Amino acid sequence: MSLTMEEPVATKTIHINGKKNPAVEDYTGAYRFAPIQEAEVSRAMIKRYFTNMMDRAVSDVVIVGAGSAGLSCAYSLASRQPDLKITIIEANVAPGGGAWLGGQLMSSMVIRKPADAFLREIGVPYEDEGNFVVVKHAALFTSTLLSRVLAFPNVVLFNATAVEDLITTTDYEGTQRVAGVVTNWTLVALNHDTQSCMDPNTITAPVVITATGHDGPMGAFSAKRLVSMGLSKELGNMRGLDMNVSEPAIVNRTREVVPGLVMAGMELAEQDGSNRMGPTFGGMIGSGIKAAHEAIRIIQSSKISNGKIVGKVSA
Ligand code: 48N
Repeated sequence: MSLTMEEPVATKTIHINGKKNPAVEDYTGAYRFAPIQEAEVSRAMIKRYFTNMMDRAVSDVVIVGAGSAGLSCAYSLASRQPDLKITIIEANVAPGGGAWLGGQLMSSMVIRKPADAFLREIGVPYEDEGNFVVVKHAALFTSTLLSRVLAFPNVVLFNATAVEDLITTTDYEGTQRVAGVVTNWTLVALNHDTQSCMDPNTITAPVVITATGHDGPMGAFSAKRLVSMGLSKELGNMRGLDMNVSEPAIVNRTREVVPGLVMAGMELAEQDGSNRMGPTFGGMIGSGIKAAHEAIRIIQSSKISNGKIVGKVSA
């Protein structure tokens, strides 16, 4: 098979604001970029990042954890409620959680029907195997979902940012309610014992969706925090693998575990002590979508002022 190099792109002069610009797209050795000052790069990043932080200090929904459950929730919410300010907090630099590979580091991702409908909604091709479908590489699912979520104008992702605590308040009914999250840059959160106190930041929101995955250094974060703050008795601890029991249980039990906090994905298995499903991801998709429905229910049934629930909408 003879490899023919593509003809080099002819030298293209770029016009910016109508003026001929020294930028030249040329692959014969004369490629030139438009000139830039270092400060322009810094200011372009700083302005946007801190404008987002100012704007999202009060959000409508905070999603903790950008794994398959959290991202499915974000997509479902953002596509149905374009007016909601949705803020995703992800501890890792790389969002996506455990959905970059299938099981035991193998590439393909199995998704049981009816969760394949979501693949068609976001445009991920798959092979149909009857009761389930197979995406040729898990990264195809996760990268497509991530790109769709980040393309929504009402979604802001703060990755490399950890939720270190939950904001709690006593609401208008005298009930303990989750009212937002406490955050720090993850590298700071991981180094509290190497420095004197490095205080966190806060994001207020009437609904927090927590999808922080299996128990681990940061995982099952809210489930463990609810126990340590006395808002839930004990951690249920995930049970053994049983695909046919686990996936419907997690989807159907996705719920508001305490007022203001909806729990989804494998974190819920830790909370409830339900079975795990292993390398099949339909339950995460369904749980994320159910969590989005829960968030919409809470918001539509509440009077909200400055990110706080101050009353009920009369039926
Ligand atoms: O992918 P995960 O870990 O969690 P889920 O629930 O979205 O998906 C779970 C799924 O990948 C499985 O485990 C599969 C189905 N296997 C099941 C089985 O039986 O083994 O995503 C959680 C995300 C991660 O990206 C974490 O970095 C992030 O949450 N995270 C946090 N982000 C911010 N603050 C925190 N405190 C925090 N803790 C975890």
